[in-house]
Amino acid sequence: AGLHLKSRCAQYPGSNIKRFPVPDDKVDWSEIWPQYDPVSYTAPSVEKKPEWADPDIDSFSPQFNTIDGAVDRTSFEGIYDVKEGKPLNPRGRTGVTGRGLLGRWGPNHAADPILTRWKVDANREKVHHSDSKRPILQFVSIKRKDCGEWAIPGGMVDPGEQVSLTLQREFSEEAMNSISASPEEKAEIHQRITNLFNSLGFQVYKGYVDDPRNTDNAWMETVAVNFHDETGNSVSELPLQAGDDAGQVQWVDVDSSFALYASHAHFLELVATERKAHW
Ligand code: RP5
Ligand code: MG
Ligand code: MG
Repeated sequence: AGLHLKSRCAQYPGSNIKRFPVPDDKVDWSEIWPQYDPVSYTAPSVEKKPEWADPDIDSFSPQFNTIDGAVDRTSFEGIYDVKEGKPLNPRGRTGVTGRGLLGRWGPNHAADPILTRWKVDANREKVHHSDSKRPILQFVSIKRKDCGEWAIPGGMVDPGEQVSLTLQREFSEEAMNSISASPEEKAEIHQRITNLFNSLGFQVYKGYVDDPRNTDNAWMETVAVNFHDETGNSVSELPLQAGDDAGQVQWVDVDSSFALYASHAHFLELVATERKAHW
């Protein structure tokens, strides 16, 4: 977990930028490395100064390591260093400086809702995996439009927003876009979703995300929460429809061989372990 890998991917996403290659033994900032010559990059979408992004660092002085107005600039990883006015990635070098595609200097907070159910056969009996002999979980997965990778339908916490709200909002936007149903059915669906997200989810993970968009000065952090439909009759039959940054949405078997975006596979492994399910 310490050696972020996707944060060192050769090609910076959505650009022609090549990261300065960082070998495993030079990731840690404490390793003196005079030859380190990272590329500076801020994506055009961030330079346009959208409301979700900070201004450039020369024109404002954010309060790092604290709640800065409505923006949470604290890290789940502890106090991060700030060097020459710029926050330093707590997991170490990435080969790119600046913010890349991320809006905030320092931590960019997200929330990841992991909705699960048991995989069942035609008789509604749990399906066990032939190798592990354990029951198989399924989770709601989206195919991200930006990179085409399957992922948890997570998203950014808006300034001042409660994480519990982000979880429900992002799930609704990405996995239940504009379901065509009668007003009565819609009300019923909304009620089920609200009930589920109001139930006590299992907090799976809280911390750094090894996201390909990370840089030396900006990185993703998340709170991942699992909401599990044990009986298979609450949200299991919800109509799913992809929306916002999701191109597709479907229930996917939880299995270690399924490739997922960023460090999402790690979060699912934690869910599988907790629920004694196949991984
Ligand atoms: C990941 O990026 C998080 O785990 C979350 O799933 C996602 C949030 O970014 P967007 O989906 O808003 O791009 O690091
Ligand atoms: Mg979103
Ligand atoms: Mg998203």
